[in-house]
Amino acid sequence: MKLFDMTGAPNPRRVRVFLAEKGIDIEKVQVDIMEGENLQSDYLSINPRGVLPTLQLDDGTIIDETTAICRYFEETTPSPALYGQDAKSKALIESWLRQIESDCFTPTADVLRNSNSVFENRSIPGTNNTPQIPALSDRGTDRVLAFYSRLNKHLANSQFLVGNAFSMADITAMCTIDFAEYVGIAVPADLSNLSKWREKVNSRPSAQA
Ligand SMILES: N[C@@H](CCC(=O)N[C@@H](CS)C(=O)NCC(=O)O)C(=O)O
Repeated sequence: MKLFDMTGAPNPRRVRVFLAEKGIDIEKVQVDIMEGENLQSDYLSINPRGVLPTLQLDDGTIIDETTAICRYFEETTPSPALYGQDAKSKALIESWLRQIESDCFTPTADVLRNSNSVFENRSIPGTNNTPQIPALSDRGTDRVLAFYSRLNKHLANSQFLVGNAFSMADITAMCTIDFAEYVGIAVPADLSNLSKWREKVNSRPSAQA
């Protein structure tokens, strides 16, 4: 089994943190997105969409999409549970995953990919050849700040995103907000619940994976 990975890219990091929390060690193959290795024939023969992460099982099956890869490992290694323990926590984790991806990850990627010349004609990940739209960058920053504010309010009454158990929702929010900070969208100083939660999740050994 192999994970096609890139250190420094946020979605592959979600998988690495998830695996570290589960104590799973698998072979990792680096594919450099900044150098366009994901768009070359070697990698496209594995994942024709040209995106990372991708998991290749020993029988050759290819699984892409971060959440699908992590769900595979949740089934093969159920403990510790990272997608919830019961109907309520499973549903709430799913809800947060969708909110983080649509309201924080996508707008963060919009900021980076529509403002940086490295992504000229690559404003959508993978093989799309899509030109940049600079206005999406400004809109992206506003959307991320609105999400920060919403999450800060939620964390006033919750140790982790869903109750008292660390989950895939925390992994996804941590990797996404660290990505947003790298892109230049800092967490405002007055959002203290969010800052405390970030310190807590980033101090887990898995955060370094
Ligand atoms: N929804 C996908 C998104 C995958 C994705 O966009 N990954 C980025 C890296 S974080 C990528 O492969 N970018 C390729 C590119 O920029 O061309 C997932 O969660 O796996």
